[in-house]
Amino acid sequence: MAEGIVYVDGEYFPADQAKISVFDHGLLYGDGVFEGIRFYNGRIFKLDRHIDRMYQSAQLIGLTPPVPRAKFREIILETTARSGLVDGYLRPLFTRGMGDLGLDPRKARAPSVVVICSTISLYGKKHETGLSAIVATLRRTPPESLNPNVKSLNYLNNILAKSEANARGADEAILLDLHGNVAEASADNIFAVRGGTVYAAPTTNSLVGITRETILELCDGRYPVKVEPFPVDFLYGSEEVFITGTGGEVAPVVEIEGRRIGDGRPGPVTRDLQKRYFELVRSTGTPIPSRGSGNAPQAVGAPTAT
Ligand code: PXG
Repeated sequence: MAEGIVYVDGEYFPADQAKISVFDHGLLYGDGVFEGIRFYNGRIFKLDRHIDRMYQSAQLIGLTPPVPRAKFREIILETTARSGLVDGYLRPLFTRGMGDLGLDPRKARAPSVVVICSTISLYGKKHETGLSAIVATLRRTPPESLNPNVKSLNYLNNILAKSEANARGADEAILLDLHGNVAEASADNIFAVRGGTVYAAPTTNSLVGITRETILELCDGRYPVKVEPFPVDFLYGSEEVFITGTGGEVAPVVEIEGRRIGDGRPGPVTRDLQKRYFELVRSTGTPIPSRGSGNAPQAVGAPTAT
């Protein structure tokens, strides 16, 4: 677990020594936002797009980011460089910060910035063989209750759906919206393939995923795309189903609620998109500055703890 480097409010720590206060409203109330970013082969994939979404999340919950965008970007690059990792995962957070008990955000004195640089492994070999999924009993929190584009520190809706999948021996959970249409998986967007057309679930009830956007770009000119609401039965009758997310990447779903999808193996469209996605993430993105090369950004914040 303790691999990597963590930046906390101006200081860098080895992963197992990074700490925040128990009075941080991010912990007490889930009051804060985060991003999940991957880097491959020394390059951070769609870094600026992730930073934009993080600032949008913060804006949506009325949290003034504790650092300006350019500085935040520098911190992310510096944390990644210090980790020495070339393949890994970044988890930046803005929390409401430390404050007295009581959920009123005004009790928190100043927001905190954390950037975790470590590794993440989600589906492993299942990328090749495909995942099984259940349809969660719980519905996705409706947009009337919380804008799905707030990537907030409260993921209980998603976690409970994932726990249901665990309890029922499946790899993933599919969440429906209140109308019975497919919203998303626990931390991934959902696609279906029928007759060569790629169907993307709309983002009315789900996060506008950056991997989803990338897949839509990769479909361009190759596969017709339709973005329209569909119920879970539509997935049962599709030739292929796959899910996309920064953590989960592009993962085939070959069984839903005990029903085989297509021939029960990852299909050709999924495999093609998966292959081209991995080629893209390994060959594009913001290069991680090498430490001591003279190109590295200036060390930021207080003296380091390393
Ligand atoms: N929906 C939800 C609810 C998510 O949390 C996605 C869709 C896919 O979005 P991106 O932009 O990543 O394609 C997410 C992303 C983790 C982890 O720690 C979670 C996500 C991303 C990376 C890691 O399990 N969620």
